[in-house]
Amino acid sequence: MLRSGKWVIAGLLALAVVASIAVASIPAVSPGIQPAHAAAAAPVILPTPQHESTRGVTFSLSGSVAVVVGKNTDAAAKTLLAGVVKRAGGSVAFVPRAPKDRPALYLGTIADNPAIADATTAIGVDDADGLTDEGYAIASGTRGGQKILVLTGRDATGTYYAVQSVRQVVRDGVVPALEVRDWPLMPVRGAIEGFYGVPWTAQARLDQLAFYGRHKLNDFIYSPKDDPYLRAQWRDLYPEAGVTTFRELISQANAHHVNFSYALSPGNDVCYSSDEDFDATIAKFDQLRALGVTSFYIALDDIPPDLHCQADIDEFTASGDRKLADAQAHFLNRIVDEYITPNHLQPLRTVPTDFSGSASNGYKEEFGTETDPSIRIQWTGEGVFSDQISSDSVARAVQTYDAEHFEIWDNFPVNDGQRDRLFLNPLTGRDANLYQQIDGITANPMIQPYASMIALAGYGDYDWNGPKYDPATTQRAIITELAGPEATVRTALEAFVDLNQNWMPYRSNPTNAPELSANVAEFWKAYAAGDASKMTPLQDRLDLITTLPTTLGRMAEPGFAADAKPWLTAAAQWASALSHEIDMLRAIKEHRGNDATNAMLAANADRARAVLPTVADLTDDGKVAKNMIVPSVGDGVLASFFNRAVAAYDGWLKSVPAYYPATASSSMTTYSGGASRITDGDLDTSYVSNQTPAQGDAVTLDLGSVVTVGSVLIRQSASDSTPGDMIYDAKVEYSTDGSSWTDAGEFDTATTIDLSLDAPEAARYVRIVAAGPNPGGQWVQIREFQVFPPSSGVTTDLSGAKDSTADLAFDATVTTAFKAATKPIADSHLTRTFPEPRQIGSIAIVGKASGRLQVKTQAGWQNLLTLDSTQSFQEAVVKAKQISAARILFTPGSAAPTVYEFAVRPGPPVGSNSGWIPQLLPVVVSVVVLVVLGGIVTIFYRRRMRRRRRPALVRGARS
Ligand code: LTM
Repeated sequence: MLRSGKWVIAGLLALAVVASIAVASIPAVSPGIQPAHAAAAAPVILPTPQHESTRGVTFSLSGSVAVVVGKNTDAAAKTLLAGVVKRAGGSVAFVPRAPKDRPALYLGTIADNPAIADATTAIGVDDADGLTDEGYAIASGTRGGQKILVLTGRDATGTYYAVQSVRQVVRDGVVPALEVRDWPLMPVRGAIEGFYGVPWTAQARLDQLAFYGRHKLNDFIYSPKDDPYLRAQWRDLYPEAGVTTFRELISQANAHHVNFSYALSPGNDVCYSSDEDFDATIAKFDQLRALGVTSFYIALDDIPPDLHCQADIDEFTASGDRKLADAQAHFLNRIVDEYITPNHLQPLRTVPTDFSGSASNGYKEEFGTETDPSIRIQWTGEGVFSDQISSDSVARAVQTYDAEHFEIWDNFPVNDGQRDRLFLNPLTGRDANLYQQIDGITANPMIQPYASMIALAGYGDYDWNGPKYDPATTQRAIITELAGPEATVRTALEAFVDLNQNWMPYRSNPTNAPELSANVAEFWKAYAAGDASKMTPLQDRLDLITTLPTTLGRMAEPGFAADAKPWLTAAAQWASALSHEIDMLRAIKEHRGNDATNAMLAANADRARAVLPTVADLTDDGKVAKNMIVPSVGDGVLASFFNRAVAAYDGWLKSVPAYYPATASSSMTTYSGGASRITDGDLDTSYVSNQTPAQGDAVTLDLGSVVTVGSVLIRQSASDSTPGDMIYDAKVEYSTDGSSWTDAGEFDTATTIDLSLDAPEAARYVRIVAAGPNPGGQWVQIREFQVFPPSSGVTTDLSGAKDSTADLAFDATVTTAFKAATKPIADSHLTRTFPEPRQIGSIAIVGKASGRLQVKTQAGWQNLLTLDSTQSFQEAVVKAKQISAARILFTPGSAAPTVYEFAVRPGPPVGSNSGWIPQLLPVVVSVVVLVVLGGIVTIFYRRRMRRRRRPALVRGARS
């Protein structure tokens, strides 16, 4: 019996161990991120039709479908319909008359074939010819016992759009009962490739035009600022290769019912009154006209507001800015009179030099009244970028420019001024009834054509039917279209789109990654409350973001993933960094110093990868170069989580930095990054002004109280090696009261200001001041601004690797490090000497180093700890009093050390080498509990056995 009791205990113990291991390894309950649109959506036509109902009959597209067409029925519509039917499982037979014995589909205008007109009348769509241009009707019914479906356009484009609408509603091979009467509210709906930066490829433009057809966008203006033949060399004709590309482009535009406009930008050096320049313009237009272009545009934006030749100065005598407007009007009118009108081309289009704002001025008045009224004038809203465009503002602008035909050049989602960003937020902020005042809108897209499709889908829907435009519906639909049928891909794309919602800095009230933000807010609340279950939604989202580069590789539109690749990769790296930080946060709560540090360093490494430049850009000589720009993703939410978690680690580590703590402020307005980034000890974050500094503008540190200042270190511009945004003519000053200042030094074009005062000075405030204007109106970027006591006391004989100095080991943040460039030799050390001997509670070393951690007392150097280079976090109590210095004496010949932080702390150790205790704690507790339980069971069992045995003994005694 004793033996079986042992088995019971052993079994229970084994169970306990297994159970505790299982408990430790069961992932937290994860609700997962639910696909928002897992269920198949009801058929919706976008853009929303003017009128639609479910009147009619269903119509099957399987088997052989007889399609009645006319000789002139639009070829693109026929091809598109054939594709729709094929995908539905059938095949089309185009016929001139309907067969009597089976259903028939009618396709074309009522003028294409009388049979189409008859069918249209027969099913009660008798005023199909009342549709406006590009309008169409879809109707179905029964005639002579046979089902008929009519897709009729007001014109060829309308016919094509009828098929585009039907394409969206076919389900299981059947067109549902449906009646639509539809037409666009704006006649001009499209895009202007009008940005600076790498122009779209020929293939991307072909794909755009097909996309425009699908979204009922009908206009494409060719005007990439960095096509040299448009601006710099506008007088030169395109070489043969360029001509071929245009030929393909124009034929693709025609095939998708898109008007192709060619926009020349001669304004940088044109002589408006010169016959030679007029002839050069016409020669260029003629080269394009020979390829089939019938719509021309003169872009006068972004040019100096001057006349470039004496002939113009003599000829155009109006005063002030009217002079330029007069000269331009002369040039434009001459093109209309001598080229557009005689050649029966479409009306000339233009964007003036002063192209935004509705308030009147001499230029706008003159431009408006002097240009031929047939000219289409483009305008960007109240600003170059217009967060809102109201009908009041448009009404004023129409009057100001005295325009009969007014179009909006909408600078959304263009990112040429923010090339690190993708703008994936939906189009919002345009009054629903703008169609009443303007001919239309052309959107200026991003340098990334496929990523621009999200915003462009918004223009497709808004331009067609502004009053029924719903940004959320359009956004859902375009995400589904680009993602394709796989729900996982759609959910991943939604998560990525969420990370790119802030149209910054153009929107006054931006939204930052709303879904991620909600998870982050919930996480911090739960973390504070110790509620693990509420932390999992953020972890789930981060897991999803980590998979983006692979998951989005399966999108229906592969161009999107290719465009977004740098941002997808960076998002995944940020997400991985944040996941490590979550591990770190858990570990510091449980005093697991090694785990916390390893997780923090893993997070650092991921984040370092995420901030590498991976986006291509143009070099000064117009060539495309890889890896020029750091992609920015997460609308600041990923970065701010990262920083908050770092602050939590740094706060836990409690390192006292060698420089004084301080609060920064700036007299300039901020473009990005608050002033706190100046003092966060992180060279990868910075404050950027959004203005060039005026003389006297300053960035100031408040040290909290008057201290003794020995030196000042200021890191300006994006890097130490290249002057960029910074104060060029700089003065450093200090003050005890913030009002009377003393000069400490002047610096000309210094990215790094490393200033040692001649003698220690008392100061509470230190500032960098602009002593003069910046060249080229450069803004100001400051990465770090640190004020040190007379001696930081940091010394080492080891030289630092690139951008790494010994001070970085004492800056109270684990995001920076002293990385030695070489292996230690005999007596190599990293030492901090204190201004005066002090009491120290403990020292922690974060990093990889081999050697001895020592402190110096009056008795000399004393060993505290032998550092193990396989550990990232080691700490020791300092028992000795009156410490004058602390150092690592490195092991000669060991690997070049990296010290993230040499944390000198007033307080005790925070958790080194205690990592195993919390991990094993559940096992230990379980074992103890089960030993006790086992004991109770054993005692209970023995007693029972004893009770059973007793009668037997009695029986035995009797026998
Ligand atoms: O907006 C206009 C009319 N012109 C230029 C565009 O070429 C440029 O893409 C945008 C956005 O940076 N700003 C302009 O001023």
